[in-house]
Amino acid sequence: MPTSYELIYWPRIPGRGEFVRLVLEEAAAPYRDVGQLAEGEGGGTAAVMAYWEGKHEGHPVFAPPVLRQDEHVLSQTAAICDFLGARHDLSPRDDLARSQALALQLTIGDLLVEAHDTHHPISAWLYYEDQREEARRRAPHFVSERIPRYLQYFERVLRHNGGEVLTGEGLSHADLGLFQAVEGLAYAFPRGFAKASAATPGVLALCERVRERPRIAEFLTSERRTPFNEEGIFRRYPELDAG
Ligand SMILES: N[C@@H](CCC(=O)N[C@@H](CS)C(=O)NCC(=O)O)C(=O)O
Repeated sequence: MPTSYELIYWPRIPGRGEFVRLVLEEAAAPYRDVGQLAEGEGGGTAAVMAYWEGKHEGHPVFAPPVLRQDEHVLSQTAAICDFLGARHDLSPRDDLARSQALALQLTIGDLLVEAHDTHHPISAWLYYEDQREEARRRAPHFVSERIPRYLQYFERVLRHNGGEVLTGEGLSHADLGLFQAVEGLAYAFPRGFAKASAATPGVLALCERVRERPRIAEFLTSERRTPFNEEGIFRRYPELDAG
């Protein structure tokens, strides 16, 4: 019998790891959150770093998050969500709809890159303080053009599928991913998000339905939830929240 999953992701930042966590939590799948464990228990930054440096056993990965089950190793957030979704009834069964859910998760991944670029437009390896000027030029376009464009796209997808879920007939990992992306936008860009989301009531309603699902509601108030902060993808820098 396979052992429980291991999620390998950097401690203390929600980042892309939280997208995988939400799927595991909604699936009620047992998992060991390796980055959150103490180093003495084989966890923490050192354990995650071993994957990043390619020192782990099994299939090589480029970057966390990583999902492991015994000797099976998988990276890339969207691929992990698709894999878990198919296993735990959080992907549509129909082939086309399953691929659409994956495509939506990849689109969310695109949004994450752009959100990260607002505070790190030059390099992820430099401090924010070293690229503040460029960030002040980069962020307004994201806030005024890209947040509305992404939200309106998801609104259209939702409407096209009947208004309840993004694709297929039941909740999928794509709906969970949209919830986390919307939470991040609302945290990092409260002004810009409020303005843009006024035109996307369907997306807001979907996110509320996700928040109220019993397993998600329990997770969100648990210690397993990693709050947004100024070290992750979605950072609240008020000077960047101007469209
Ligand atoms: N496309 C990848 C991106 C992975 C990624 O950028 N991971 C970040 C943390 S959120 C990281 O650890 N990057 C280190 C690196 O790129 O070397 C995914 O969606 O999983």
